[in-house]
This record gives sequence, C-alpha cells and structure tokens, in this order.
Amino acid sequence: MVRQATSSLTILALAAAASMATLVIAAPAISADLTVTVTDKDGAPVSNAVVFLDSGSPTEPGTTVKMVQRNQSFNPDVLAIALGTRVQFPNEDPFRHHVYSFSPAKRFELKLYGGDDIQEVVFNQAGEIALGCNIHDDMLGYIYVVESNYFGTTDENGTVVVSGLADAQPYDAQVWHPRLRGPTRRTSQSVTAGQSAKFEIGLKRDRRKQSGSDFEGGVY
Ligand SMILES: [Cu+2]
Repeated sequence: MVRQATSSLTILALAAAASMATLVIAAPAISADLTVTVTDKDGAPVSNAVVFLDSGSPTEPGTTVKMVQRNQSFNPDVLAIALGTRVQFPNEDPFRHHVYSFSPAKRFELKLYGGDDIQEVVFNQAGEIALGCNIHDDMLGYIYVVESNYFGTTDENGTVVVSGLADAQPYDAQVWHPRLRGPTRRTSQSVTAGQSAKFEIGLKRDRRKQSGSDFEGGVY
C-alpha cells in the first residue's frame, strides 16, 4: 500500500514537471521579439526610421495617438501608425498653427487653431504623409501609415524592438526613412523573429532646416 501511494505521487510529480517543461518551451513560441538596428553607410545610428513587418493578417487600427506641435516643431518627428488609426494634433504652443499635408496618402488641412481645440484625422491609406504648417515654413514632420500590426520607429541609438512575433518565423521587414534614397524611401530585408537584424541605409542630407528638431545639425 505504502509503495503504491509513493509511486502515484511520483507519477503526479512527473506529470507536473512535464507540464512545467511544456510551458517553458511554449512561452517563447507565443511571442518573440525582433531587434532591428538601422545605421547609415558610415555605421552611424539612424533614428526616426520606421520598421514594419508583413504580418499577413488584417491590420488593426491602434488607439488614438498624438502628433504634438511644441516649440514650433512636430513631436515626434516621425509617427508610425497602423492603417485606420486616429491621430490628434494638439497645439501646445502659445500661438496658432495651421497644419496641412499635400501627400497623396492623405491631403488635409487643419485651419488656424490653438488652445484646447481638438483636431483629429483618421488615416485610411498606407504611405508617407509629410506635414507642414502654413504659418511656420520650417516646420516639417511625417506620419507613416503601415498596413501591418508589427512596427515601430528607431530611437536615438537606431534601434527598435518589434514584439508579438512567432518565434523563429521568417518575416519580410521594411525600413522607411524620410531621407532614404529612392522613390519609395524604403528598403526590405528578410529577418527571423527571436533574432536581431541590421539595416544599413543610404541617406540624403535634408535641405530643409527644422528648428527644435532632431533632424537639425546632421542628426538623422
Ligand atoms: Cu505653425
């Protein structure tokens, strides 16, 4: 009797150990990260590069995000959003702005506004949208709309982490930057989730000076 009880316990313990082992193995497969670093041809980190992966599933619009006008510039310099996302344009300056875009992916105009005026635009077409201000010619910002659920923008180290991927799965990764050479300002490369990837891109210098912005002073 005693021996039987012991062996039952042993089986239970083995079963528990087995299910724990399964969990440990299964966890990374549910969600893996991909770290992408973008540099220029000299190896200098490139910030404000949008990295997105072909997800193969319908795009889910993100929650409402903000493109802020502050110190007479757009913040962030580059905002990446999923198709169908709503963007607010709060003006935090003590003077008015008049934001517009002539880009084919979204032509719009937010006539002179300031204070607590809430300005919203929904972006339903993928592509780049260059933003300007009718009052302040040196203001320049970008919204980049992706047909993907997996995307991000590189930080000052040229790095972005894309999460929620299937471990070890290959993806086609695209990098877009406002000053990347070529008509689409985009380049692609195969990557594998759970690993890291490096993109080296050729950039043009910006002709438009932008006050209070990361684009100033040769920083990408
Ligand atoms: Cu303005």
